[in-house]
Amino acid sequence: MRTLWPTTELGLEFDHVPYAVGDPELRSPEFLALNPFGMVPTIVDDGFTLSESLAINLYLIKKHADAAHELYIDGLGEEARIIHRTLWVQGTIEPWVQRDGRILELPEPISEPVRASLARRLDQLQQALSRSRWLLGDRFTLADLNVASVLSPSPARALDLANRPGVRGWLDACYARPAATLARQRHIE
Ligand SMILES: N[C@@H](CCC(=O)N[C@@H](CS)C(=O)NCC(=O)O)C(=O)O
Repeated sequence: MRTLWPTTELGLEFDHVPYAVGDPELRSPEFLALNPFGMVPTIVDDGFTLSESLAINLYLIKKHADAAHELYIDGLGEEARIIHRTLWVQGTIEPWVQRDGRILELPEPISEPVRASLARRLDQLQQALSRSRWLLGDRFTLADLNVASVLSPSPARALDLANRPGVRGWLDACYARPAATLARQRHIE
């Protein structure tokens, strides 16, 4: 979903090869030659291979979003802020939301600090979104897409967003984008 979303925003033509988690194909020599970690998403673009969804998204937007495109990255400063938000969400939130089911199973002494740490990050997001409509200001950017894709609706169900209406409303607005809806349909197919 994380990578289908920007490809859909950009209107790119691509072949999508879906793999289920645990698919033995992900451990085949052919796949490991593309991604030694045996994980999706992995893209092959004109012979250029890349994994890690949020890095793929930056690559795709930089390559295809020209100045007329809404997702165009407007200069070095904006790119740095996008990378900042991307590293922030990858480093602080992703390790836990991806495994929200498992957090619930963690023994209490571990699960409580994890919950507290996640709550702090969500509060930081709430603060940022109380200052502006989107993460970097008044325009939807790749910073929103990358952070929202980590907080995708399914894992976010386990997060407490009721007390953080700014995050809730922003996440809903991100996923209400036509490209996100289309990408979700493709993801489910
Ligand atoms: N940080 C990676 C996470 C990728 C990831 O966790 N992929 C899972 C599917 S959502 C996977 O390929 N699992 C297969 C496996 O671990 O064997 C990214 O954002 O691309």
